[in-house]
Amino acid sequence: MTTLAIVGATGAVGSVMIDIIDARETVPWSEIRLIASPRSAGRRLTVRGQEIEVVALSAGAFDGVDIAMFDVPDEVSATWAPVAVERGAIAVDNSGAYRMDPDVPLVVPEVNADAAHTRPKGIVSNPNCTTLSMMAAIGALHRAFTLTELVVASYQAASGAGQEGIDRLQAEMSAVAGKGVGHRAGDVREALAAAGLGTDSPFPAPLALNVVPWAGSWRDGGWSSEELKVRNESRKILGIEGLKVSATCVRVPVVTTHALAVHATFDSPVDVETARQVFAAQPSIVLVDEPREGRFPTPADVVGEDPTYVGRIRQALDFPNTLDFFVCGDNLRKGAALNTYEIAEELVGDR
Ligand code: 2RA
Repeated sequence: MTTLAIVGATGAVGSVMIDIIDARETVPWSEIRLIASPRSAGRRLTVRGQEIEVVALSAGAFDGVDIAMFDVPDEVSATWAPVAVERGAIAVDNSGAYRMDPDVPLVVPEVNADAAHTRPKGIVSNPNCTTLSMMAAIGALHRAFTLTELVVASYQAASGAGQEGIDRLQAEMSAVAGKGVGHRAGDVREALAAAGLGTDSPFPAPLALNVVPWAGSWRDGGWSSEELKVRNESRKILGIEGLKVSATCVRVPVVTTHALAVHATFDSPVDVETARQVFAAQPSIVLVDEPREGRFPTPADVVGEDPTYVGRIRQALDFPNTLDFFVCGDNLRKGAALNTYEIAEELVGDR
């Protein structure tokens, strides 16, 4: 008898969690409880054919809960995950509140599932979607070759910035659709202004017909918080304290699915054929790597999919120990809801 709670059940990621639970052939849960802000309480959602009323977030909402998955803002998790633990639940948190806490494991089940079972605070963290979108691939290679350096550029979807990000991209796309854009071709700002779209955007520059080399908030040295998450979380998940990591995070006009160009260096020479075998042996990876036939992963083909897609695998010409490849992962599924749910599944035996 195991009770699962979804905290943030009515949000974008909460909805994907419900889709994932619906799609499972069997689930180990005797009860699924839906928890959200008081504003959403009373709504009725269907999970595995059963209508469930959403209850308001409160301490009492966690009574009898074994595992509580949180997809809420950092400050809400910071307050309520410990309350869930006090009430007897294990909290699996998809916010940034606990990811770098040394007493909270940061887990990607196909990389470090064991870590989920040692949790001094009763909390397990889910990584940021950008780190997660590449981690199944990096983890598999690290087991085979021993990773020493990671240089990545991300191509991040608008939905990483939530519904607000999706809405803004769609409004901008409508503003530029079918127009010769601006006096100078590509002057998107002029088209947005003409459509009455102001600068109150989750993105610091136009996203339609553009790329924006910034995601997250300002950090020392000109880094973005997103870039530092890639570095710090990769080190923690892989258990390589001194891993050299450098990331450039870029927002692109894609609705859902993050992509990353990865330049991964190992402690000995690597070859593409072995890398292919490593990827092919990992059930959560789909290899699409026939570029001469125009077959490689793109966000348009990966959205809605659970696995991580990998392609464009090359042995770096001037770096014998280095592989270059391109990876795509649905940022709302493996990047958020799916990995959180897989952690919850991993924890069932602990209850
Ligand atoms: C983003 N990774 O894409 C963030 C969301 N957690 O903005």
